[in-house]
Amino acid sequence: MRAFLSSFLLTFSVLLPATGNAQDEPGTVRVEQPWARASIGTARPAAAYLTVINEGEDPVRIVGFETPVAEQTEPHRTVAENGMMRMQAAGALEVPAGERMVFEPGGLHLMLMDLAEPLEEGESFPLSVRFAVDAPITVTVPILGVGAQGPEADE
Ligand SMILES: [Cu+2]
Repeated sequence: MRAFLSSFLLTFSVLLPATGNAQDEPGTVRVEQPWARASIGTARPAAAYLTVINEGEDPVRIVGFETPVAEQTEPHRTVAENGMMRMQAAGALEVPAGERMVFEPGGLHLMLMDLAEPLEEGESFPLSVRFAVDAPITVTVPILGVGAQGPEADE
């Protein structure tokens, strides 16, 4: 398992440009309030949440998410259909100029598939958001409790 994880870490570091993140162009795109829920082992996917803020004058398109703790990170949307809640792929994600996109329980969320190890409450992991034009942004995602509703609610 350890060798498994380190191969992910290696892949992950190669994906990040050496020059860092969007701090090179301050104030256009920001990623805030990342958090995740502790997972129940590794058999089921985990969920992570964050807010992408676009303070620029052009729309910002999100093209992907990556983290070394999961083989695949997929944006999903929770939708109500005939009174039943179900999830579907979120499709194209574009944050209009001056607006924010909030990932939160019951709505848009990130599904972390094929976890390399369980997400333990109190720990954290890196997650990168890739954009069509802007440089990727990597944030540290704190792992809250299994039933947490958000960073504030957990404190
Ligand atoms: Cu989902």
